[in-house]
Amino acid sequence: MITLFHHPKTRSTRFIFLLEELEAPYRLQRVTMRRSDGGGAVDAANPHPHGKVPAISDDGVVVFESPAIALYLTDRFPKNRVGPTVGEPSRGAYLSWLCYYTGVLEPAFMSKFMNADVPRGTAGWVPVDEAMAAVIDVLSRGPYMLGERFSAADVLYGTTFAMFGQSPVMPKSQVIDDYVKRIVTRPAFARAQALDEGG
Ligand SMILES: N[C@@H](CCC(=O)N[C@@H](CS)C(=O)NCC(=O)O)C(=O)O
Repeated sequence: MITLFHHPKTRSTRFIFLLEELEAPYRLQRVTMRRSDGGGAVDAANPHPHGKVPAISDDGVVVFESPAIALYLTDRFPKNRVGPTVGEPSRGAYLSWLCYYTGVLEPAFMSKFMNADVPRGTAGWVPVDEAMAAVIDVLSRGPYMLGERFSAADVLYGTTFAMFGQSPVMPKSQVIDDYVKRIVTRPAFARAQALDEGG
């Protein structure tokens, strides 16, 4: 049984969405976390090394960091084909876009948010407009990050774009708006929203 260490309206909410897509057996364990206003506290029950969410435990096997959790869960629960498994041709794109999410896209957004230049040749990421151009290019051929097939990569990208759609750090794009609609109208997304506060 999977335990998802969860705090409502955070990066762990999207893993309720993924677990619902997978139809995996899971329970939510609500934990406290430090907040950006200085309040909150790390929860001793949370196995993430920095007390962040999400983290999961699979009967004692701990996994933390969003791409690792996404990959672990789609490998562990392959029935609904939410992630290409080893040997499938789209596995390479799947791994690449999962890692790109935390290695490039999130730092790109954060650099823009902090008004910080991205030093070319030094930083491992690129300015947000360049990162978003790459993502938009993929999604223009879409409809999903892996082409015709919905995957856990879309859980990460779709929920991020849904959340930052109105933010000035996010370039405006009809391709992204249409993509977000495709993701947030999935029944599993609605179930996750309903379960978010309950954990
Ligand atoms: N790199 C982590 C980021 C997780 C993260 O920063 N989560 C936030 C909530 S959205 C958090 O737990 N913040 C509390 C803290 O930083 O202590 C991932 O992608 O899983």
